[in-house]
Amino acid sequence: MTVNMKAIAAAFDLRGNMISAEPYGSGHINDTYKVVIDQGGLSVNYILQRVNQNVFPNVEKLMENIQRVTAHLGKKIIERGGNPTRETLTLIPTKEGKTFYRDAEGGCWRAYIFIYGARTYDFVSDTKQAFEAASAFGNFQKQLADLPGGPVFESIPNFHNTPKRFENFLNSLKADKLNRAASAKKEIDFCLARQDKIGAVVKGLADGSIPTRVTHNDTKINNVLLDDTTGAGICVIDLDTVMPGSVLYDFGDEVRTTTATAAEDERDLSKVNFRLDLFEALVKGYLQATEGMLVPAERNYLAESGALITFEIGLRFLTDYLDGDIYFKVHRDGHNLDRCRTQFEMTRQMDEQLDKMQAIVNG
Ligand code: ADP
Ligand code: GN1
Ligand code: MG
Repeated sequence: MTVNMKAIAAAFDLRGNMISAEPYGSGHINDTYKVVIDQGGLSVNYILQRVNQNVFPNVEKLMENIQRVTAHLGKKIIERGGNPTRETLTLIPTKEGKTFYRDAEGGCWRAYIFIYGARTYDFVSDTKQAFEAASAFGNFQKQLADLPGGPVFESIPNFHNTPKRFENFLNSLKADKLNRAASAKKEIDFCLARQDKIGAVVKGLADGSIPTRVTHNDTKINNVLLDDTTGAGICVIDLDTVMPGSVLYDFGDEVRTTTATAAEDERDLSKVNFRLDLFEALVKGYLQATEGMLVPAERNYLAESGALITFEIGLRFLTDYLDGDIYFKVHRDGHNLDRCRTQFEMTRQMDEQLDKMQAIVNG
C-alpha cells in the first residue's frame, strides 16, 4: 500500500510544506517516517508514525498515556533547567488539536518533534554507552514514580506475563499451522526445558513482594537516544508500552539488548556474546539513577532478570515464527527464528555467568 505522506503531514500543525518522507529506524511494530518540512526556507525534520493497531487497538487511550507521560516528564525537565523538546518526546497536535490523525483507510498517525544531534543504536560497543542507556532508563522510571492522575492504561494486557507467553507458545506449537515446528526443534526443546524458571516476577507482582510501578516495558537499546557529542543518554522513546509493571522487566530488557555483541537478528551465533563488562556498566548506571528507589526483592533479582526476559522475547519470536510471522515485522524468511536463536544463545550465556552477574549487583 502506498502511503500519501503529504496528506498525512498536512493533517498536523507542521507549518510548512513537505519536502520529503522516508522510512526511519528499525522498530518491529510501528511504521516510522522521517519527514522534512520547509519552514521559512529551512528544512526541519519531524517524526511521523503510524501506530500498529493490531498491537494497539485502543489508540485513543494509548495516546492519552503518551500525553500524560510526556507532559509529566516535560514539567520535571523544565524544573531542573533542561531542554524539554530534547529530553522527552513532544507530540505535535493535528490541525484539529488532537493527539493523532485517522487517515481515509483508518490508519492512525502521530507526529513528534525530531530530536537532532542524537541517535539510537541496535547494539552498543562500549561501557559508556551501556552506562548512559541504563542511567536514562533508570531516570525515566524514577521520574514516573509520582505521575499524577491514577494508573496508566494497560495498552497490552499481560505484556510481560512470561507464564502466559509460555501458554501461547504451547498453543501455537500444538496448532503448528505452517508445519514449521520441525525446523525449530532445538529451540522448542530449549523452551520446554525451561518452563519452571519463568514465574518469579509475575508471582512477586501478584503477591505484592515486588512493587507494581509505572514502567516502560520495552527498554531495548534502540529505544533510547544517545547524544552524538557527549554520548549522554538524553531521551527515552517508544512510549507505547508504558504501563503498570515491574522494574525488573525493564532492567532485564536492558541487559538483553545492551550486553550483546551482535544485533538481535545476527545469523552467525559465534558473533553473539554476552559481555560482562557491559553488564557491569549497566548495573552502575541503573543503580546510580534509581538510588533510594528499589526494594531488596527488586535489587536481588536484577541479575536473573536478564535471562528471564531474554528468554521471554526469544519465546515470543519463536511463537510468531510458528504462527506465520503475524506480529513482528520480518524482512526475510526465517527472520523470527534467527531472532529467537540469538535470544536463546544469550539466555544460555547469561545462565552460565549468573554467579558473576550476581556478584556485580551485590557490589
Ligand atoms: P517502534 O515502536 O516501531 O520501535 P520507535 O518509536 O522506537 O518505533 O521509533 C523508531 C526509530 O525512530 C527509533 O529507534 C529512533 O531511531 C527513531 N525516532 C523515534 N522517535 C524519534 C524522535 N522524536 N527523534 C529522532 N528519532 C526518533
Ligand atoms: C518490539 O517496538 P519495538 O521494536 O521497540 C516489541 C518488544 C520486543 C522487541 C524485540 C509492542 O519492540 O516487546 O521486546 O520488539 N514491542 C511490542 O526487539 O511488542
Ligand atoms: Mg522502538
